This record gives sequence, structure tokens and C-alpha cells, in this order.
Amino acid sequence: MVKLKSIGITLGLSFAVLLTGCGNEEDAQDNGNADEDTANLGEELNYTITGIEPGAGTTELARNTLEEYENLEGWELQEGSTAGMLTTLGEAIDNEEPIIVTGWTPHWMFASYDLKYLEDPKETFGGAENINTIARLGLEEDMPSAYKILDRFQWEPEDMEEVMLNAQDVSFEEAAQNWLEDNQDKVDEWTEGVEKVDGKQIELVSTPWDTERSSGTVMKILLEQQGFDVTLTPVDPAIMFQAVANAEADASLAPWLPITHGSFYEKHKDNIIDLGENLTGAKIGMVVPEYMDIDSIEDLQPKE
Ligand code: PBE
Repeated sequence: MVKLKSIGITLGLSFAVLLTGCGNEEDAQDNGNADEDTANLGEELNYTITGIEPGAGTTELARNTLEEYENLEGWELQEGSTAGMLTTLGEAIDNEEPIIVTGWTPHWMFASYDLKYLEDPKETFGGAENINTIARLGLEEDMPSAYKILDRFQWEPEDMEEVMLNAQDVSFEEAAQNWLEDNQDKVDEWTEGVEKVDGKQIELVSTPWDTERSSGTVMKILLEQQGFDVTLTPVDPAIMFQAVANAEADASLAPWLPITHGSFYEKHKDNIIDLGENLTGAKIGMVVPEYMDIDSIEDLQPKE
């Protein structure tokens, strides 16, 4: 904390020095200091937000955000990968440099770094998001015991975070196994009165992010313990919805709703069963290091 505070002060000072050095006091006469700082910020960032995969719901929301906020005129979203975004974020923090990424909770990045969400007054990234479980039509009749467990499964952001953090050191299988062993009371609740099966095949589909690798792997092991032969396949969100709607997959624990994957949900809602939330209190937005002197998306200045 102490260290990060002093970083903030150092950064604040170097902005001030830079501004005096530019000698643009006249141009900025009717602007407050805060505006000068944030105008500078845009230049420093090359008017770029560091984003993730083109197929992510987050990316769609970020593209939309750039259109909806007039002050983001001239800003760009750099699409790439989550791994790339995390590397860029880590490097910026090591060098005490400014950076804006598209981020989400639950995620270990908030445990590893001091970060904050930029306020989003237009709510283009939504408010509180949930993660839902969906199943294919007819699953309840075909596999009542799996359906029952899928329907009952619900956990807290802290649970998911525990698996995600643990999976930084061990495999997701092992992290999920550990979590299940430590939470036998929940397992008992979810499996109470459920009849075991003998090697029945079930196909779970998921997305490739750590959040869903956590829930997907926990469910995979849970169903295996009930005698199912489980396949868990990570795909893009669009394909995940399509697979369940076409009954190519049996279920998914990966939809982020109502906003993040809302467009896919709308498209397929008549051909899927929504089993409701498996986690509440998720969030998506623009994320910056705490040491940055900016609080809202609206503080950003358009490109000159
Ligand atoms: N995420 C993680 C995904 C869903 C899970 C927020 C990066 C997305 O589609 O944006």
C-alpha cells in the first residue's frame, strides 16, 4: 500500500513536470488541471484500451463503449488475447506506467495487483452481472440426475476465485478437486437424493477463460463422482450457445448475463433451458491500476 501510494505521487509529479515542460499553459487556460492530466493520459496511452479476444462478450461491450461515450472519440480498442492483456498489464505495473484494460471479476488480477474499475455512468458494461447455467432441451428427461446437479449448482465469487488462484500453481483438475474436498457440505447438498449412473456420457461446453475453466472443471469432477463420463470443451461464447441450442452439447455453466453474452442469449433463448444463476456479483469494465489519477470513463479526453 505504502509503496503504491508513493508510486502515485511520483507519477503525479512527473505529469506536472511534463506539463510545465510543454509550456502549453495558454492553450489549457480554460481547462482545469485534471483535464490537462487526462489529455496527457490519452497521448501516453496512444488513445488505446488494451482488450482481449475478439469473440469475448467483453470485447463487444468495449467496442460499444467506444461508440457510446462521445469523449472516447479517436480512442481504439486493441483486441488480442487475455494472456496478452495480462502481460501488458503486469509490465505497465512493473514500470509504474498508466494502462487501461478491459477486465472482469472474479479474476486473480484483483488479488495480485491494486486495481480499480473506472466508473461507467452510461452502464455500457452493464451493472452487476451473473453467470448462468444453461441446458439443452430435453436434458431433464434424458439425464435427470445430471440435470438436478446442474440446476442446484451455485457458488460465490470467493469460491470461484479460490479455484482460479489455486490453479495458478496446480492444474485446474487438482484445484477443482481441492475445492470439492474442502466443500463437502455443498457437494452433499447438490447431490442429495441423486441416483448415480454407470458411465453415461455427458457433454459440457464452456469458454476458455479461467472463470469458466474453474466452474466447468468443478462440475466435470462432480458429475464424474456420480458416475458420468464427462467431456468439457472450451469454445467461443457464440459457439457455446449454438452448441447447446443445437443439442450438440448438453449444458454449459459459462453464460455471463444479462449483458455480456446477452446478444447470444437473445438469439438462442427459445432453444435452451435457462437454469438460472450459478454465481451472482460478477462484473465487467475498464480497469486501471489504483495509482492512476482517474476515476471515470467520462474523465478520458477525446483525441485532438
Ligand atoms: N470473460 C470471462 C468472458 C466471459 C468470462 C468476461 C472474459 C467474456 O465473454 O467476455
